Amino acid sequence: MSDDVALDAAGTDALDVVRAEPLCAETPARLLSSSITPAASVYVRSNFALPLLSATHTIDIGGAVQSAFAISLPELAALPQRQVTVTLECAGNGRLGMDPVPTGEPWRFGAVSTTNWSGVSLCTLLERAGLGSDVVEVLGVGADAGPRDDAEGDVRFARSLPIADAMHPDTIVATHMAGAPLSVDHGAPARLIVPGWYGMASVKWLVGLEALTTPFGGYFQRMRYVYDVDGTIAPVRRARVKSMITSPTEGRQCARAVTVQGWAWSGAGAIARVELAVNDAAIWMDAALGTPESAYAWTPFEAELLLPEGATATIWSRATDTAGNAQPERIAWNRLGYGNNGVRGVAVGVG
Ligand SMILES: Nc1nc2c(c(=O)[nH]1)N[C@H]1C(S)=C(S)[C@@H](COP(=O)(O)O)O[C@H]1N2
Ligand SMILES: [Mo]
Repeated sequence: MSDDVALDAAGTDALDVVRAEPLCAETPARLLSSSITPAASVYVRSNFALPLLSATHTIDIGGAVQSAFAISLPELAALPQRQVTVTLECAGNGRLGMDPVPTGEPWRFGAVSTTNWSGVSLCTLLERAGLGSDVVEVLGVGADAGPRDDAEGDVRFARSLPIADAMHPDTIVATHMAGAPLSVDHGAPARLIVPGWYGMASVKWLVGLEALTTPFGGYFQRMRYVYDVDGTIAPVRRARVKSMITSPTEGRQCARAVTVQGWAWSGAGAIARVELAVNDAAIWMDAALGTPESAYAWTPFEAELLLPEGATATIWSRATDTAGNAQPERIAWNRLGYGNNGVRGVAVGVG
């Protein structure tokens, strides 16, 4: 594929569809090199049929609060606006790279995008409601629900956040993406955006916010978005440190002297280091880091490599964040296939 495909791709080329109904679709590999993902190509992950909410939609804020209230879209628009540029990644991104491939949506490596979201800080709404001193979590409730094989009746999409994350000013109730009102696929008319967390925390089609005094135990908190390693369960939360080579792309024919570029990100902090290696990965060398679009957006890296002689070569990248987390060679296999941040190689032709 040529390198100069228009970056404003629209229509059928804009996304690689993994499942049509409900839509689950990746950012195409050729568009992953863009620091801000073109809006039409921001990956989409929906668990159920799309709920269509009206312009008179309101969000209920209640639970363990002093004064519960409902807020309309015009009222949200009248509050101070906050915008965040965020790299959002689905926890299932890279599932196809696991061996054996776990059940779940067969994501390759494009269930990650970077874009700008704007709306109202969640803490603004929670402060207005007045949280009880015993509140430990805030639940975001979506309008979507449906049957699941391993649950009785319809299950609704709902996810809780620890209070500290809910009160962070950059956790927002977003009404806009890339400067335009949210599309239905991305959660219109309002959704949560939780920077640093895997995508499941960013509840779309928000209908309610509930202050909880005990941890939430709903289906999408306890039955999904958990690392199940031989029956030992841990919640999926912040995005694991990861890197992705965007140039050269897989299968590309390269000269021996090649410029390697890509992105690294982590939900635990900034990127401290990206290293590259070739073939058997016996020697790792540091790539130069650029400046990310925001503290929550992926960090660019670049290095010049001299590939060894031979018909093909595999180029590897490995990121380390400022909290000291580094990508493992391979993750502990988990039943639902989340958090695959194992070091990945890009195979190219040489000469
Ligand atoms: N209500 C609701 N919110 C949701 C989901 C969903 O199915 N229903 N999917 C979650 C998951 S798993 C991800 S990765 C992100 C994807 O957001 P996007 O489709 O805007 O990229 O939304 C999250 N919020
Ligand atoms: Mo996801």
